[in-house]
Amino acid sequence: MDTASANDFDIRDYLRVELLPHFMCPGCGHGIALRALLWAVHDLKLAKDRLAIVSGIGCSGRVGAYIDANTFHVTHGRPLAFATGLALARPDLEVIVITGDGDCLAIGGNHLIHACRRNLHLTCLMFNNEIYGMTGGQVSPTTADDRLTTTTPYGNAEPSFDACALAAAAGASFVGRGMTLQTVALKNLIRDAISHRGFSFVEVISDCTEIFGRKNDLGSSPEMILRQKGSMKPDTYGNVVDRPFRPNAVQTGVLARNDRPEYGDAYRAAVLGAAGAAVAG
Ligand SMILES: Cc1ncc(C[n+]2csc(CCOP(=O)(O)OP(=O)(O)O)c2C)c(N)n1
Ligand code: SF4
Ligand SMILES: [Mg+2]
Repeated sequence: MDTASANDFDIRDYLRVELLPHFMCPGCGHGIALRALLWAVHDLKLAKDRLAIVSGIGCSGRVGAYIDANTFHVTHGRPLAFATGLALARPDLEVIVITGDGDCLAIGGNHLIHACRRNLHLTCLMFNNEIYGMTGGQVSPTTADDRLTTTTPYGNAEPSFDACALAAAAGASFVGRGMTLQTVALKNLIRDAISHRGFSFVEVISDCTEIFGRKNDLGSSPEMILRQKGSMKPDTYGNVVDRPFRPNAVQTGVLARNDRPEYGDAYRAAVLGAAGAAVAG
């Protein structure tokens, strides 16, 4: 347990407390994911004025509005597009995207693969609850086989995406997966993702207790979160969990990492080079 940093972290220092109570259902995993993010921000001693949160539409995107920093709640599927413009125009900001599995992989899937390829310095946190929570529980690109949703009343027949494998294949220079079950490990993963220079993608295994949990008879919210124990392998931080549940959640921790050139630096160097050539010419 990270007691030193836990002891001096008070989440209320990072929230717009005047907006409370929040909208989330009891037991929703997104609240734990939000806590892990703000704890990582605290560990990194990031000034609120330097922090920009861009979020899409969904229960996941909605949590961004509670953060006491520069926040942008933008159109569905487009937070990476907005964040790209912001990070390029304001490299002094630390830009973090909060998105859902539907927001990021369905309507926003094209933006994701190009953000991975481009490698602009951004951190993308995808809260994966396997469903479109906000709109009443439709199937998403990460819904596991046979799961019941409002649009798959007989069980999901589509194979799901492994979002981390997709991000790594598209060129993301930092890829990781964490669970709301393991808040400290998740906080450390998010901290490392923010610190990485380039495009970082983190899948956060979260739970929609109210819709996904009820529809699939997954029990109470504590029972549901315990089901996240899904890996036969130790994660890259050395934690071992023991029973498969979600097919894609087989490994947590840092899954891919490299130090290839960051897009903003390369772009500014190209502009300066062209300006220098014009003066010399
Ligand atoms: C252009 C557009 N299409 C559809 C919607 C409706 N819509 C709002 S949120 C959402 C899905 C949210 O699912 P996800 O991103 O997984 O977030 P969650 O609520 O599960 O956290 C959809 C389809 C919209 N707001 N805008
Ligand atoms: S509908 Fe699901 S994802 Fe949305 S707040 Fe409720 S539990 Fe969370
Ligand atoms: Mg979702």
